[in-house]
Amino acid sequence: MTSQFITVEGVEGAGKTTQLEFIREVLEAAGKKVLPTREPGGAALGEEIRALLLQQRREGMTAEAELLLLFAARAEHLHQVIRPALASGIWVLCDRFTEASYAYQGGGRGIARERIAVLEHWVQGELRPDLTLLFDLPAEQGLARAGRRGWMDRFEREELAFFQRVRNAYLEQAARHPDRYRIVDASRSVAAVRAEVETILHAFLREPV
Ligand code: Z5A
Repeated sequence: MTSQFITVEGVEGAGKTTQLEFIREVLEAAGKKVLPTREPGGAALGEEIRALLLQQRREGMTAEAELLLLFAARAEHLHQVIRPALASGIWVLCDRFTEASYAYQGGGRGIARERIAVLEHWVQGELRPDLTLLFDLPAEQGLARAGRRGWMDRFEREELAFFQRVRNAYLEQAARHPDRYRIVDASRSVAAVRAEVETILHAFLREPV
């Protein structure tokens, strides 16, 4: 099997980060070399853009500026990290990718999906994730989990309705791409979510989508 590009997505507090290390372990146990990375970020300039995007003091940023910064960071990430890794046989495991732009900037902020698609084609060409794990749960539950951390970035200060739109947009994206999306019920315990993730990964390793 050639190297694969796997992304994890979900609303705030869905448990992606909690499961990421486990996903890596499963893939490595199957003999794959794995590069974990994240968006926004993953490359030096991308991490600087991430800091700009998450700062609370950037409250007035327009949705368009936010989207363009995300794709600027993504262009760097693809060029510096993702494409070279895939070309050298390394599997890339990315905490959020373009699906998050459709969900947050599309669903959350109301930017038309056609505009996002233009940037997606420009920046990525034909490259899409081979597998996307969507950790799905009601936005209220995700926010309650994330709220226990005690600090909030610029996105986390949005109201509940924003995260409900984000969740719906993710589910719409999953319906558009059932071939590569796998929806995980993230409302359950860490152990139950982990068991489902393991089943999905073993099926993927046997027969990539
Ligand atoms: N963003 C965007 O708008 N557009 C884009 O294109 C991209 C990103 C790429 C990056 O934030 C922000 O950028 C993100 C969207 C935006 N903002 N938001 N919101 P990030 O990557 O730093 O943050 P995040 O992705 O939202 O991470 P998160 O809040 O840490 O969520 P998570 O990784 O899914 O959850 P977690 O850290 O694994 O778990 C959260 C808490 O819940 C933690 O205390 C866990 O111990 C607990 N937890 C986890 N799983 C469970 C279960 N199953 N039961 C109970 N408790 C659990």
